Amino acid sequence: MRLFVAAELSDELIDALADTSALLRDAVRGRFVAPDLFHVTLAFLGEVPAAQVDEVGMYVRSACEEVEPFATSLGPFGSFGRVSSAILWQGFSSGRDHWDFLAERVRAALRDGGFSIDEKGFLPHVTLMRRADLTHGTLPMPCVARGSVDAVILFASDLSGERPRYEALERIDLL
Ligand code: 2AM
Repeated sequence: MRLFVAAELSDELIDALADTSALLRDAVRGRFVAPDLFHVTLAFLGEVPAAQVDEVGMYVRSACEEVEPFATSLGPFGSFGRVSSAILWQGFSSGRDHWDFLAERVRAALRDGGFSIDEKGFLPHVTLMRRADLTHGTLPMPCVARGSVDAVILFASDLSGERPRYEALERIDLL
């Protein structure tokens, strides 16, 4: 199964991200991520044998025992890749230490468990668009909000259909 670990965002954050996405629809061409799929990836595992999924969940649970819920604020846009076919995302302007701590605990636990993860440096962001054409026009001001991160989810992603399907295999409350 193709697995990744993500942070769940509170409704205040999801609503503001959906508002940003709606503004982008008038300004940028590309593929939009549906608001019900908005998340922050903490660790990307890729293919893991189904027999090891429970073990992954165990390591993520143990990492989350060391982390409390935290507040964070949405911030400016950023992008990865080519300007004509970019990944366009919205980042965070506060809570960065908490984000880094959470991602590092999850990543360290998975590494200790012998799982290999994508080792690109962690940059907390929510992908809003893929294949975004940023060559023309100007971006709107992103909508910002303050909200909380209260839970971490182990997702299986299925890319076989027209749009990605993410199935929550396990949801872990931060306490
Ligand atoms: P994103 O976090 O920039 O949106 C499922 O594919 C999720 O894992 C997506 O949110 C995706 O990008 C993230 N991800 C992180 N590293 C990845 C990688 N090497 N390959 C695919 N997706 C990755």
